[in-house]
Amino acid sequence: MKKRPVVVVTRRLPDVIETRMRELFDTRLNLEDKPLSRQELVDAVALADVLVPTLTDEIDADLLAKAGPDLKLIANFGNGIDHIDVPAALARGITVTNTPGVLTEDTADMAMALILAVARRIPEGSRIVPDGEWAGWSPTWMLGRRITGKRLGIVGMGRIGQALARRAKAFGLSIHYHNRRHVPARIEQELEATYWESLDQMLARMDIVSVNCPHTPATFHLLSARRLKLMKADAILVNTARGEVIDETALTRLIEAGAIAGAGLDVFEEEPAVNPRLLKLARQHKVVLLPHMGSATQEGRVDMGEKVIVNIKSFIDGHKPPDRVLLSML
Ligand code: 8YV
Repeated sequence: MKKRPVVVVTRRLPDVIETRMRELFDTRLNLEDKPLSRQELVDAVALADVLVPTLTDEIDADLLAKAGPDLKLIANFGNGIDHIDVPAALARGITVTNTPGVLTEDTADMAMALILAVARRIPEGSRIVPDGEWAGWSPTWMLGRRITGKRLGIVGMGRIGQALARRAKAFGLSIHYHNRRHVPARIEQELEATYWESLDQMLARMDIVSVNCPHTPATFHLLSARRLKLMKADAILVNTARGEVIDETALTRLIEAGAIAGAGLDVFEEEPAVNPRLLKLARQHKVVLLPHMGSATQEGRVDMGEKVIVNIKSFIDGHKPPDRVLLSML
């Protein structure tokens, strides 16, 4: 690859990152902060040596077929790579990288915040005061649910799942998890975590369930209607991973029917479009909905940008970039 490759960045990034990228590479920025149209993406892959997309760009096989011969690296700004057809990219000899690690703590904070927000009715309370509906304190008013002593089931015990487990343990929750395999014994001991090989059995026993696995073909609707029905009627479900992991229509129906107590969702199947019935449940304070802001901290975005730069530089220097996505990870 050329020493000063054409790097096409599809969205605005923090100033400090854009400046650094302009110094290092022949960087082409999208100066409007909105996703590129399909035609603009086609033009981008035709021009680029390196493409820096985000989760709002659909990098599918059709698009990759229109890439120019120079496109050799897709350095994703983000951890999740479900918007990229990785097998198609690798088959064309295009390396794919992501930004793991640097958004772990922020996303785990948001999962914990959603647990507290739903259990302790924080958004509802914070609306009542400014809306002038606070008539005075009452012993039986605005009662939430205690989280201390409850069981948290984590679906997907990777970096973010473990970071959430550490927080939840400090809040007095007992930690349970379902994962393709056990985490190392040292971590299981530190977290006093119980491994459930059967997701079905775990779901039936948990007070709170948090989704922390990536969206892959194997995890699409992992929390299917059948599995969601196994959850306790007083349980809470939290998702800071990807909307597609949960059958959102089934979840909505079960909350409407009182078969699941509530949910805290930062991600949606068709985001930014959200099922109107979920919006109604939010107005009834049965769910807390956030606009995919799990990793949205100023520091995190700079860290992600730095990771993207490290991956590009490593690739230019002829190395295998540190955050290469491999088929075995999908
Ligand atoms: C990022 C995310 O904001 O990294 C991820 O997988 O879902 C988000 O937190 C996004 O990917 C930026 O492209």
